[in-house]
Amino acid sequence: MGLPLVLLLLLPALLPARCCEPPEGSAGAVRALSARLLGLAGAAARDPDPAVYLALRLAREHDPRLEQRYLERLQDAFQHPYGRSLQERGRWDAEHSMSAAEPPHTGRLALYLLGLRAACPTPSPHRALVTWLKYCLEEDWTGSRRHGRPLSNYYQYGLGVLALCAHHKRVREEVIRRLLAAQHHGRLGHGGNTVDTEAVVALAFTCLERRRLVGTELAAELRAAAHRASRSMAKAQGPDGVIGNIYSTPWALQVFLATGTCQTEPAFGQAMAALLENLEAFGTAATMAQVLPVLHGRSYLDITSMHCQEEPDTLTPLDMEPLAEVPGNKTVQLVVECPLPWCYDLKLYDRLVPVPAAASLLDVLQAAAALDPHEFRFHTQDTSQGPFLTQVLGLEARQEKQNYWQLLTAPDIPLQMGIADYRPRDEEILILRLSEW
Ligand code: B12
Repeated sequence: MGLPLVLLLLLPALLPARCCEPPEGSAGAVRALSARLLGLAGAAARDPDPAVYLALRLAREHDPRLEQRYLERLQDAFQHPYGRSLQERGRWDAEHSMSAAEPPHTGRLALYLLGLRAACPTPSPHRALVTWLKYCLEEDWTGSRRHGRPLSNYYQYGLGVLALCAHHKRVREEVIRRLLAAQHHGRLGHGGNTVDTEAVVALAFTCLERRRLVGTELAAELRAAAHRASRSMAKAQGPDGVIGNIYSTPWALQVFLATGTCQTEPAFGQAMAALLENLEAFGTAATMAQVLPVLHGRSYLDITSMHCQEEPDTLTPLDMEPLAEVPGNKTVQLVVECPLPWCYDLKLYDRLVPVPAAASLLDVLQAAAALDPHEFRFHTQDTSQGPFLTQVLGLEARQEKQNYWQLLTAPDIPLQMGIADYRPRDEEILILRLSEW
């Protein structure tokens, strides 16, 4: 006798995610990428990043000693500021001159808590950490009531809900409803590409529904919302298999994996093939950490069901190959624009900058500053994604005003990489434009 119809319909959701792994032939390339991330994680000079730890934990092969050392470094970095009560934290902020105007650290704290959940054995998180994350979400929620958006951003707000869910902690229904409404009204975007954020939010919805942290009515709404997100991602797929851009494609794949649609959705295989064809695009620790989980057939939801005993201790770190030397020079045209109403002029700077052929955009900015020390100045802020451009010609992009220095190549194409990673071509025109997101 055949399977009853209802079971057949449920089958995709019941099958383990393993069926949705990339093809066998790609195993070597995926393993090499995992080993390279491990190599970067072993470099003590870099600040530990919880997203890197998550990627190491979600891989199919491991180096338990290196992972343990990395976890200890993360614990050192996070327990100090967050492992204390709210009152103590207030004093700590004052002593370390943390500004009250700074947005809540929802995303970093969420990733750290997700990392703790993925550790084997799972250390019981300091209660203060969970309280802190709840507090950050409340701050974000209050911000979204006042400004129509969270103080951090929806990506981080989604990560916050996901992390609490992974620790089986409830979130106020209003907090979840705010996310549902934002998704419904298409308000999740940050300056263009919304796939990453929609995906994180869909993962949070799926977690809440699966782990039965909400009532049946809300659970049905969340399931429907996650499926809508998965459908709209499949529809957004380009002919090259990419969904959004190459860096958001892994997030779409996480949604297909988490919702079980990876087995029925043709977009899954095409997007996976696009990733495998473009693995060289994932050259920084942050981008490797975001792509590796799906290359191992896993999503962030899998951290709630880790099998600690079955982890093969077979991965060894691999050093990154040094960038190939490119002889000669190139000239890049650097343009600074401010189209915002309060700027005195649209074009604030425009000049040709000669640099060595292998120069990055950051090198171009440094060369311009050396050529025109009085005219061209810029500032960056270190983030887990690399140096983030915050100030140009004395004009500061303000988070609270939703301004940022957008990077574009002429005529009007936003770059998909930051200043440290983008290597302009000879005679390319690069625009730094103060924009709103
Ligand atoms: C929200 C967001 C933004 C917001 C950040 C402001 C804010 N307060 O929220 C805005 C719109 C300003 C932004 C700008 C850019 N972004 Co953005 N952003 C994101 C997003 C959706 C979430 C980041 C986040 O909150 N992470 C969680 C927290 C815990 O991590 P964090 O490191 O502390 O987060 C901070 C930094 O990531 C920083 N940041 C955000 N984007 C970028 C990009 C780069 C290259 C750097 C160095 C830093 C940086 O802002 C975050 C908040 O303070 C990610 C999606 C993703 N998959 O990661 C893309 C993402 C990181 N951004 C990306 C890009 C390309 C950019 C831009 C270069 C786009 C452009 N052409 O101008 C610019 C950066 C330009 C600059 N000035 O240096 C890419 C990076 C890909 C890569 N190769 O590394 C991502 C992955 C999106 C994508 N799929 O393409 N971004």
